[in-house]
Amino acid sequence: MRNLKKLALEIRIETLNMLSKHGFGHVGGSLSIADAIAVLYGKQMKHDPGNPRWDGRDYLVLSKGHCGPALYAALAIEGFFPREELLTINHLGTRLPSHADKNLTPGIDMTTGSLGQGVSCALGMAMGLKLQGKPNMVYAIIGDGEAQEGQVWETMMIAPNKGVKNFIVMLDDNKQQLDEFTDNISSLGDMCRKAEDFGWLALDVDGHDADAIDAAIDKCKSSDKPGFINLNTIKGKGWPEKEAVLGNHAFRGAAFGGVDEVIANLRKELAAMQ
Ligand SMILES: Cc1ncc(C[n+]2csc(CCOP(=O)(O)OP(=O)(O)O)c2C)c(N)n1
Ligand SMILES: [Mg+2]
Repeated sequence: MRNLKKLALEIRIETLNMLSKHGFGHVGGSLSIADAIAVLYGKQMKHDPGNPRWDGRDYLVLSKGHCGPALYAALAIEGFFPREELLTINHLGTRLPSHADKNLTPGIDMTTGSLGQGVSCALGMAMGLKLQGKPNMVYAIIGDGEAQEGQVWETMMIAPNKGVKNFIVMLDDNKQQLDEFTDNISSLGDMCRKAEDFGWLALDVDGHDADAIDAAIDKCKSSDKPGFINLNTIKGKGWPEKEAVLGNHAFRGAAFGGVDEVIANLRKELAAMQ
């Protein structure tokens, strides 16, 4: 069985490496989903790196599309494209734009970036697969700031009514949005209670505990309801000085100061796991 903690560390290392070498990118929210992405690609999702559009695959819609880098890291580690290609992020002509794009990147299932829209598309995908009697799962990852979008609430209401038990939404509850704490902008309250009330199976887990995320997904899969998993996370997780502080959303130039030491420490941690 894959070591999911190791995979999450690798995702963090590759994410920090590509973004710092490029000199710009969404660091905070990419780091907070590394563990969830590791569980999806390291264990839960059926996928074939040699055939990204394989019709037996499970689908992931990264609705918080600005965190594409964490997903690109996982896709490269899995072998969808060469790892060296990660260093082309956001370059002219790259297959890796800062926000996820299904027409450019092998392994990306939906183009996202306009917050709220991805999860809506994911629901449509789940409904389509259900209508065709197919067993594929559809996963969506949304942000807590994103959950302020009205479109998210249409999905929250409709999914249980459509009986899409092949649908799991994970909320990256990192408690921060672009430049503020979410509670200081428009608090979401108890998202699990709300989801449950609409008819979801709702679970609250430590979003940095791969085993807990994995167990929650298993529970959702064996339920007749769509699954909602609130991932309790820390924005910037893995870069200690940047964790849960304002200004950790996107970094440019000098904001990456000290990143080499952070990457070196993560590499040491990884080596200690081998
Ligand atoms: C519809 C829309 N409005 C605004 C933005 C600009 N934007 C990009 S990221 C972001 C903050 C999102 O916060 P959250 O969903 O909590 O993401 P995370 O904390 O994971 O970075 C905003 C406002 C956008 N991409 N789409
Ligand atoms: Mg957030």
